[in-house]
Amino acid sequence: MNEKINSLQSKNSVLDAMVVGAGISGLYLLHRLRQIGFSCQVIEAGADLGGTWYWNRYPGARCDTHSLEYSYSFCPQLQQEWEWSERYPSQVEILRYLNRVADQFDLRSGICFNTRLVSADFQPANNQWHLKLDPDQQLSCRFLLMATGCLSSPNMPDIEGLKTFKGPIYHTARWPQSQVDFSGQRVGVIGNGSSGLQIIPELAKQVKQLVVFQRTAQYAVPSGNRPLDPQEVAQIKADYPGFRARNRQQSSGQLSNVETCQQSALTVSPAQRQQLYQASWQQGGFVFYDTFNDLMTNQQSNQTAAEFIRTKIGQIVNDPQRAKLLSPQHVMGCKRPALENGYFETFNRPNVDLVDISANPIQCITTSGIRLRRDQEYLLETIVMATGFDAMTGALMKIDICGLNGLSLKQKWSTGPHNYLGLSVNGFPNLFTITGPGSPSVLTNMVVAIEQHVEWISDCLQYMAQQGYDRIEASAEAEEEWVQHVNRLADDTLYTSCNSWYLGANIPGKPRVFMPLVGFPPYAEKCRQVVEQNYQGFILS
Ligand code: N01
Repeated sequence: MNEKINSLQSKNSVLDAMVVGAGISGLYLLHRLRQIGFSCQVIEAGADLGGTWYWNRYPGARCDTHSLEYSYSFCPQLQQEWEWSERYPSQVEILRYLNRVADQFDLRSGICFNTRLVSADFQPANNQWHLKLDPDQQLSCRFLLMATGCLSSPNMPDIEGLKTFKGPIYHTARWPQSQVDFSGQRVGVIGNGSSGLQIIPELAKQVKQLVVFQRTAQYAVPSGNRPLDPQEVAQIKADYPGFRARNRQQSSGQLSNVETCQQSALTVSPAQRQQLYQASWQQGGFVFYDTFNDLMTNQQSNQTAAEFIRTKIGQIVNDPQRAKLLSPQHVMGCKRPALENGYFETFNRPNVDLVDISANPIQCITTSGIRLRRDQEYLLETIVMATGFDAMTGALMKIDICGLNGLSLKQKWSTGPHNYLGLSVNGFPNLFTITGPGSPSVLTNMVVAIEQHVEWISDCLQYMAQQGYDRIEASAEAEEEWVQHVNRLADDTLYTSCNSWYLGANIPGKPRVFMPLVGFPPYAEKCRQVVEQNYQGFILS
């Protein structure tokens, strides 16, 4: 029995808002909703707060957005007082920061940990959501706010024999709370996306032998992580609001300190192009992927950047055959590109093997290792799955959410996510998704996207309270137009040209639809205009 929920429920027989998830979104929602006088409860499946940064605590876990940008902007005092130590914040530091935020705003008192939302049924008679939780409990709320995260539902591939393996199998997104000692072991890693790229160099330093099972080589550029320069920090803090405002003007909601390039890769001479790529490479970070303004829209331009990275890999990795295997061939950026800290160098170590499972796929996991289709077996003591997530919709689809006329969200989204602004779904009144599909979300600095959504939603709820409305829902027409708009923007890019989690292509059976929206500033402007025009595209009653 969850006493915290009970006491809240008895004080207010129906909660104004239930927030699902105590990550960056859920924490800020709780703070904002309390400010506007809403009774609000957060439930969180984990044993503590932090969302992504609670679960993904594998060695090397680090954000690839700059520290001074990957933080809340809503509290001037907080952003002045908090001191980040490095250019990119480690998981440990982000978690420390979120705990400080929770303490400063007394947020823990509003969170029930170890509690999951199992199902939510909308009751049109009283415009309430009826919720069933695990551990077993039922309650009602007026608004249901899904702060469940875009990359929170781990993808554990259904490999034959998974359960028979004698040693431990760890997923990067469900990493144990206590430190794992890998010393002296033979360890296998499956997957080399952003998580794999971070954990592989760290494991290589600890283990006796590391075997990396690679299906697709990955584009990555050096992160250029370093301790923050106090002068640089002071300069940003001297005009933090201006800095934040410039972030919000960037398509990706970040890197305002970098001048966005205004030219095509094809308008400069090959020598100039190399020079500019080299300068970005040396600077480190995502600026490389913005060296020219058409890398994600023109295949020929894209190829020039891809070739530059492949050449660098060839220069870093000593064994030419390995270098070739580590050199990606797909369109750069159609799978989310990564930053790396010594990833390619790791393959010069004598204790690291690289296995190409695109040529010879994994057949099964045995009691003592991984067997490939063409007969080879690798003996292992531990397996690490860095196999990613059922992105954007995975966490929502695990919950039985039932809207009007018995329609479930699973049915509604069976051919891909349909919603308006990535915020609201027709047929599901008083339900909001924070950084849902159809919003800039994962193509943006997540904190910028989260703050914009939380503020939009809380302003909307306040407006409804002031105007006496108790129900809001996206109209079917607005939703249809929005879905087309999201697709149109994606079709103008190279994002859809390979299999990626952006498209749901990493999950067997998932509809292939590009889920995030390209471009933060026009999106934020659209959300502002919707409000200005009395919540255009929404039905309020
Ligand atoms: O997951 P991924 P991730 N057999 O999906 C492979 C964010 N993030 O956790 O490409 C064999 O990118 C799969 O191979 P393939 C960031 O947005 C950020 O690494 O499908 N292999 C791929 O290599 C990121 O993009 C940070 O052929 C299998 C890997 O597993 C997102 O999270 C850090 C397989 C999965 O890569 C996801 O990153 C970490 C199978 N059955 C994450 N199934 C930072 O901020 C999958 N793979 C730095």
